[in-house]
Amino acid sequence: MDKQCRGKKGVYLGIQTPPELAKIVILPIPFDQTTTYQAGTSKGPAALIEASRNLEFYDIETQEEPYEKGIHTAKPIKASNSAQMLTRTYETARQFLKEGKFIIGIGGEHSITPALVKAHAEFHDSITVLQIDAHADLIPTYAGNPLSHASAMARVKEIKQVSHIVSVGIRSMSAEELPLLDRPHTFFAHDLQNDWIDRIIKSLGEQVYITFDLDAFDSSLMPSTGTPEPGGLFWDQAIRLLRKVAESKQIIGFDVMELCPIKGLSAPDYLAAKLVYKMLSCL
Ligand SMILES: [Mn+2]
Repeated sequence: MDKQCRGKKGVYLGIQTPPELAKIVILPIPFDQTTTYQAGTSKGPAALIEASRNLEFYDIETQEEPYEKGIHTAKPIKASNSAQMLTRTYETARQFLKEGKFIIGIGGEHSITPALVKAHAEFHDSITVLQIDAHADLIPTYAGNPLSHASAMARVKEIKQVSHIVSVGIRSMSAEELPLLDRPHTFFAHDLQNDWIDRIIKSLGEQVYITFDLDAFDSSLMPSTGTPEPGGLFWDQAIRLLRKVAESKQIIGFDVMELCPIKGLSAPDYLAAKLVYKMLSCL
């Protein structure tokens, strides 16, 4: 593909495949309402998309050009409050899934993930959610709000087709969350050693929805997130994990949440864009 074709602003990689020809749909969800520390995740999708225009199409590991799968960037979902955003995200995702698309949601707050999981769950009897995140996000209601980003996984747990959540990279939580943790399926950041990937694979069911909160990455690599945390994953670890999951399970959907761009610092935006492209190379 000639780089001159990549002029299109506002679409992933700068190239837009018509929806009827695309297998992949990038769904921007610019939402930021319940953030507690640094606000700005509503600017995440646009920053990821802008950075993606600088990606190379060729993926060295797979020796493929994953853009050939046909990628359509949908219009960003707009809403004025959490409940409306969840409903619109759910309905939009459901429609694309009906059309047989593979959706990659890009956020935006992690509080949106339950809507994406709910839409995917309707097409399956049983799914596992692989949550890659610094935080457990299991607080039943945070500051009186059940739709808070800190409650994202509490809401996901309530979806009936979700057999369990496998949480990876957790390293910041409150004592009250401890009894809420599914311990056999929780992989704390400090435990990601030796055969950690195999142990994660064993704990997954056959059909897996992956939600990737960018704060799972070490804060040196990913400062551009609402709550950056030291002691997190590095790039090669994350890509090895995704690749292994793709090889051994059926990945039914993917989201990359919580990009909170810092003006003048483009590397984290580029990382997020490349994470999406690496995921595409795995499918
Ligand atoms: Mn999270």
